[in-house]
Amino acid sequence: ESAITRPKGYNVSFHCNPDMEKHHFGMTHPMKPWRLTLSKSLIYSYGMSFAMDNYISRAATYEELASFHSTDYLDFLGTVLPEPVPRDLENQNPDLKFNLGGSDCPLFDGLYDYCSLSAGGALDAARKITSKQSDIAIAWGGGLHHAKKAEASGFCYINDIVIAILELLRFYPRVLYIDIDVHHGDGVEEAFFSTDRVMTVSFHKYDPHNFFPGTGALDDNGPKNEHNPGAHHAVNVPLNDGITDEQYDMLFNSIIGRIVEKFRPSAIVLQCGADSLAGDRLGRFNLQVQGHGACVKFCKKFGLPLILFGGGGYTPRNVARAWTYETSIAVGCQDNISPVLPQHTPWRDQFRQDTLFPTLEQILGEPRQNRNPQKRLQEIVQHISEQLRFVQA
Ligand code: V1S
Ligand code: CA
Ligand code: ZN
Repeated sequence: ESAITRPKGYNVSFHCNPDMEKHHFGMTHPMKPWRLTLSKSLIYSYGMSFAMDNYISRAATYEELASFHSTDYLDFLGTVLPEPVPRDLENQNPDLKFNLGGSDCPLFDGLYDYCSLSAGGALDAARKITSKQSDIAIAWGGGLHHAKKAEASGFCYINDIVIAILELLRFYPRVLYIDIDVHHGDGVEEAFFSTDRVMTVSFHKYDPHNFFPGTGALDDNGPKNEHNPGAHHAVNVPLNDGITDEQYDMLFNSIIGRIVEKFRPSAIVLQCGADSLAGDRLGRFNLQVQGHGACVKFCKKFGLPLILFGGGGYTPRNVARAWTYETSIAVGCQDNISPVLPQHTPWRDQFRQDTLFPTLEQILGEPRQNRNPQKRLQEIVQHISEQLRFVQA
């Protein structure tokens, strides 16, 4: 018998669309929309659909996409056709229009549908929150944080997060955006650089010359001129390889705790990019499913309207584990679900081990060296505490 019951007193909605999951970026490309299918099947195997309101998300309209993106860009995105690019020439092409068609942001069949479905799910989630039908809304197909107003970047074409936050701002005075993807949430940060109604916080691996996108230094906190209300409202937490659950938990709790106290958000949007997990194909951290999920637990405790988005995540079995555990936290059944994967889980072989919580040894063999001295982490907390003196709700 399933131990999963509907949470009392609050509603969780789950937004996905199987049509989004069938798209392919290309054989060698790390972004695999199929990871969404794997995640959803594990979530459903645990019986969690019975504890949530489940919606097939719709495609966002052109006008909805244009709430953030330029029409020039959208028109090009809507008409451009996939063109076979000779592999050896693609990185030498100096003038990709809107950064479309290179190896990071390839043109593939159904690209516009893929983008509008991701944004549609994010908007559906935002509207369930603003209509108060949901307390927590989950859209694992969203979270594409690098896309700019008129430019694709880092596997992201449409910034569904910005579009969803713009919708929240129609109803709420202040929104806190938190990004635990291993990459800097540059697109969302830039979109809200000049407003004090959105505070953006990104935790990421920072190495300006060797790690994408190369932005997000500790003292990049928004254009600092006295006429810019958004000054000091961008918080960056630059990290090095190998950070552990324990260190991340300490940082996340002290930084987010202080920010919530000072900024007093009316809603929280948490981008849960799963490439910050140990063993990710592109990531460099040593986070486990428990440490990643602890961020969701911490955010949920504030009792504010909450949206959970996906994002990066390039080792599908770990992505599925993390987003399943995080769905269980949203629903409140995390202490009742079995740490052993359900016997009837589809694609069970994909998971290698039958546990929801593999050890670092199981994931990596040898853990990645931790290059985050405690002293540096304290300096980061100190800098952010000083930055927050300039912030008022
Ligand atoms: N790291 C990394 C990486 N790997 C690739 C890549 C690899 C194989 C391919 F067939 C195509 C692309 N690109 C990158 C990064 C972009 C990372 C984007 C992360 C997205 C997110 O998780 O934050 C949110 C969904 N791009 C680069 O590092 C740029 C290059 C500079 C180096 C790699 N080459 C392939 C492109 C140019
Ligand atoms: Ca991040
Ligand atoms: Zn990422």
